[in-house]
Amino acid sequence: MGYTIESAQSIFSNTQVPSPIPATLALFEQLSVDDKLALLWYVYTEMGRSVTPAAVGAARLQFAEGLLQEIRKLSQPDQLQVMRDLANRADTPASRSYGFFSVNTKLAFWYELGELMKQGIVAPMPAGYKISKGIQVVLDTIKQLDAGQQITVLRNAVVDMGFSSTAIPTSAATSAEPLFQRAEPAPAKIAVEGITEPTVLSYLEALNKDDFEAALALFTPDGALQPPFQKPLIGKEAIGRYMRAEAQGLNILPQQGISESLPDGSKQVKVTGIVQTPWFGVNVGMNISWRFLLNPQGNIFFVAIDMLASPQELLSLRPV
Ligand code: ECH
Repeated sequence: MGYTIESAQSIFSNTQVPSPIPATLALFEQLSVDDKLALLWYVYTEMGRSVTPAAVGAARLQFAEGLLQEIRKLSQPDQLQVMRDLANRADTPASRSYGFFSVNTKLAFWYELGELMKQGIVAPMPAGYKISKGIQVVLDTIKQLDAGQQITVLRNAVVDMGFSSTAIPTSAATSAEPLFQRAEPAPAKIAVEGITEPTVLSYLEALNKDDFEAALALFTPDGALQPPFQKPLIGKEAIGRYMRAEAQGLNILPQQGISESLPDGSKQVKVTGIVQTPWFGVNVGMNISWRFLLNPQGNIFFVAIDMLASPQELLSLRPV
């Protein structure tokens, strides 16, 4: 098969509409550190009502427990300083510990800190805090996004915090994390309008069962998976590590797709649908597309997962 990962990245490229998420995060980055924390507080307390508390199992918090205990012991000004250091990615011991957390442990850490803030145990938002002009601009931008995009902005803001001296993604550090509890059972059998490729259906079904070994078996040895807004992860080891850390408990509800055979017998397949994260369960659906390049034997050489710019894109299934 005469493809490279680079050429595979551009399959179905004309169905890709630029996502507003990177632009929103770039605006967020320009805020001062206190404005960043305040903005996250406003957005999260608005959205936070829909977090499924079951997702934040005690097991998941155990990785963050040490740091949370230390923060509890600090004075309120020092607690605020730790939060500022995290948001500033300062090189401090707390910020370094945080940098080693996996994505889900980072989210669980802030979830718990938010609960402690609500209880007044950790420095809460000062009463009568006045929203700055800068916050208002970012807040208005975030309000335009759909719920799935809003939680992606929150997630990425949290993931980017803390100090990490290595280029290795932090999720690589903790592959032995406990499983996520599914709020709702995922559909076991998948039927996607327009799609008969067994590999694609098996991939989606494997993820719904958290059966990452079965999903990995579908890839070629040099296959790649490109998560939303990230570079491709190449090879089964990297993909497996990533899936075990970040793909647990997802409910995948694909809707439709198109498939095209290429002259050399390989196929490109695009599927669109909804993905629910265990963090928000059925409360938030993310509009997602998968772009697969299958080799002539039907193995996955490349799959890109993209957040759709709008629900209209669910229906945007043009070839090329
Ligand atoms: C407080 C104030 C101070 C600062 C902060 C605060 C707390 C904030 C909190 C935020 C919590 C946010 C959460 C966000 C969760 C988002 C989850 C998302 C998941 C997306 C997953 C996708 C998966 C796609 C995939 C598929 C595949 O086929 C392959 C694998 C994979 C308020 C204290 C910070 C608490 C909980 C967006 C799209 C489909 C690529 C994984």
